[in-house]
Amino acid sequence: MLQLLAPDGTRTPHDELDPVLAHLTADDLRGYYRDMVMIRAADLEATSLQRQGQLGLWASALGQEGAQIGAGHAARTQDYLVPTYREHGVAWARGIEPMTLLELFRGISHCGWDPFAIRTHPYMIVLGAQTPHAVGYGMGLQRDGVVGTGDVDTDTAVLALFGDGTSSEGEVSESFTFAASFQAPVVFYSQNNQWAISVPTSVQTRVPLAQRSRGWGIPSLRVDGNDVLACLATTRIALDAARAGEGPRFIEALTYRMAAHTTSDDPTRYRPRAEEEEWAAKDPILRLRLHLQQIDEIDDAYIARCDEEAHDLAMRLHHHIHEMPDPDPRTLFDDVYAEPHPLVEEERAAYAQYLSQFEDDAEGAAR
Ligand SMILES: Cc1ncc(C[n+]2csc(CCOP(=O)(O)OP(=O)(O)O)c2C)c(N)n1
Ligand SMILES: [Mg+2]
Repeated sequence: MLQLLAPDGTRTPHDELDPVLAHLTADDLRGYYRDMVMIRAADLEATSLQRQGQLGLWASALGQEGAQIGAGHAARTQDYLVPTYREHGVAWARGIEPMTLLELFRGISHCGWDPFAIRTHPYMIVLGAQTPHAVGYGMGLQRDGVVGTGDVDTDTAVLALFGDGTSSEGEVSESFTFAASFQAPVVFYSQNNQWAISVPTSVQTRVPLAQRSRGWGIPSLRVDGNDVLACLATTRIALDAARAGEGPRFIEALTYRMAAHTTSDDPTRYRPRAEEEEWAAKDPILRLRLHLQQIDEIDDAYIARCDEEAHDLAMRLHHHIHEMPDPDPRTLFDDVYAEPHPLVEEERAAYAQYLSQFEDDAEGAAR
């Protein structure tokens, strides 16, 4: 497993990865620390807001900030990112406001950003469905002539994100096949957060996840997903290779889902407390802070400022969400097809009828 920052913050030199990070300034490193603190605060607030009935659901990325901020910042502006539903750190690195994510989980938007402008696909809840899209997009880039030309401003790659459990979906195997056959410029990036709801990765795969792509001839590696610097460096190298026309790559970022699967889940039913404590000691935010303290590049004032900014962000989310409309459940049917469809209309009418049973209750409650 590639690692640059040990859990206690110690930095290990690495011949291949260090040159990729050589241009980073102390400001950059502090920026990654701030990014992780900010997105964690937004995440915790979103969980509270779901508990207060303001969101339908929330999928927390707690513990995965290093894997996500590292990979997100590794991409160039022109690269196309294809996320899952738990990619809040990646979204942050792409400049997507956390409020936009909350709108999605409140059910009042389907995406909230312009995928063309931000070069980031909408969140995907159907496991693995985004990976063939990612490969198809990469094959399109090849046909557009923006792969392997040597022009750093236009050569483009795709970063396809998915979880450990999702790696067992047929679509991921099919995506590996197409990506390898056509040498598509795709970096597959799997955050192995140890769990697919209640199924541990040890059941999901009998070999290290990183090995899975090798049967397809897709080079792979395992990186410490709680080490933001190693994630940044390895993803940057893989994206550079993809952009240069060297074909796909696969990265397994070994991390941990510190929270429940979603707000609908109770992990105390299936995972041991000791495991959670073991991973808490490997926290990606703590690790970068310890490193910056060791090299004397962060002071208490900076840490306090980040905490204040994070608190302000959480408060903004809290206040804004109360100003938002409630979703109309009947809009569920609006975007199933681009054109009206008789079966969908039938379902919409049946659902409206069902909802009408409760109208008297609502009026009663209002009185
Ligand atoms: C095709 C499909 N099957 C099942 C589900 C239900 N489901 C949602 S998340 C999840 C587990 C995914 O685990 P993993 O890929 O490891 O990602 P993580 O949630 O851990 O980030 C399942 C089974 C789904 N969304 N889509
Ligand atoms: Mg998982």
